[in-house]
Amino acid sequence: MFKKILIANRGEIALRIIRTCKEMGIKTVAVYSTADASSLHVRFADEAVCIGPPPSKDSYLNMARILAAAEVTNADAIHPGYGFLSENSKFSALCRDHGIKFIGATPEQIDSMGDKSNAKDTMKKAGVPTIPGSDGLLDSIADGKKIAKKIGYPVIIKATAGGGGRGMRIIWEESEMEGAWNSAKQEAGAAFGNDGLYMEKYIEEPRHIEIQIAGDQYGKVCHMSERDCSIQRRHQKLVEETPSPFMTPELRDKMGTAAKAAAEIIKYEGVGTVEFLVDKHRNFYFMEMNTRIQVEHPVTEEVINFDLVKEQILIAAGVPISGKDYTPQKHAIECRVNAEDVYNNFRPSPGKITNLHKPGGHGTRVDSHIYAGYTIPPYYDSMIAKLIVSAQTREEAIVKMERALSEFIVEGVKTTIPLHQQLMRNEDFRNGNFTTAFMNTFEME
Ligand code: MV4
Repeated sequence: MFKKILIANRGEIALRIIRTCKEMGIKTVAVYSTADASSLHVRFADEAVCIGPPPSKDSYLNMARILAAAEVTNADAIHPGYGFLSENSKFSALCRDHGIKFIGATPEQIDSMGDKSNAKDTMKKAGVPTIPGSDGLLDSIADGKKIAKKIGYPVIIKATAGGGGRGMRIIWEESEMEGAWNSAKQEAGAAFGNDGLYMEKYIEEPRHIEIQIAGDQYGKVCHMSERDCSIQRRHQKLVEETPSPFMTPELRDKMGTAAKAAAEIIKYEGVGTVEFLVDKHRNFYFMEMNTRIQVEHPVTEEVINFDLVKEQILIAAGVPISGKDYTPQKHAIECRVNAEDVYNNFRPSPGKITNLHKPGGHGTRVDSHIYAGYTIPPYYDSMIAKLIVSAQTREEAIVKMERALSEFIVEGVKTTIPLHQQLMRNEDFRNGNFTTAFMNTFEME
């Protein structure tokens, strides 16, 4: 087992990883920017190394400084958390070259899923359902028009280097093709340095349902059921839950089997997520695979009674998994609490937390790095806490979430707590009647 793990991240996920390391008897090294000197991950790690000034590119994205910190502290592994370097194949390769275990995917696995058109091809070969569309990249506007005519409008063009919605355009009729093509190509080139585009049939008002998987170094894989992440705004998830209110045992079995086939074909090692779009007829299609621990992993942990970060560390250390699949034994919901002004177009609201009360009680979990007197820096993500509740049924979980939200007091900055309170009271949400389009029409009272 590893003796010392360096955590190449900040905020709640850095703290989350430190907690599991402590329980496993593994020493920890925090790295931090000067903006995070008074952060809890720095306080609670065994050692801490300052790696630079506030901008991410000079600190949490600076590979040389992070590797130097690992070398001087004698860390034998690096946990990248989510975001930052967690899906950077170059960093994964650099760790390998330096004899430091990267607790995440290999460079080959990251690259095979990073190019979306290529990933889709691989999934087709594995027998995972994919959305009808172009065979690989489009080579011209005329090519796009020809394929769209064949599969039928509406269609969507996507950047092969994309993800998270950038470089994507929906096209309802042929006259829109040229404009959409030109703007998507330009946006993708500027954002990713790769302007390759591919085309799919546009699925209207789908659900976003993802399957948690794990694979060990010996080729064994298992799935840990789904998370429903349909409640999103501008590709930012707000609420996640498991089980999905749209799920059936048959669909779970089919999606679980497909997700395992996806993991197997790339010989996936570690914990990962296979994202699917699910249409109203319960047809499901591969969308993307994430080769990292995800923000919303705690809902899965709560319903299968499992520590996914511990699982990541065990797998990286070469411990075999049992290989059995898991089904939810409870219902769990997560609300992401962001320091944002929901009445002002979700404008970030950094600053000092003057007073704080975090909720507690049975079935209530708060994953957060904030404390009374903490100053939220303006340089990073605005998420300040994840409130996770679990109960026997979805109805009870919603009641518990309302109770927990009512106890959550954050003064000094604006937060998304009022949004979550209104969401929990929304009739369509309560009935499980929602798709990824839900937030387009949701209005604050
Ligand atoms: C789609 C789609 C409909 N049809 N693809 C958005 C993020 C990117 N990873 C893929 N996305 C979508 N791809 C086809 N063929 C609709 C979306 C989409 C979406 C997907 C999941 C969650 C929220 C979303 C919001 C808008 C669009």
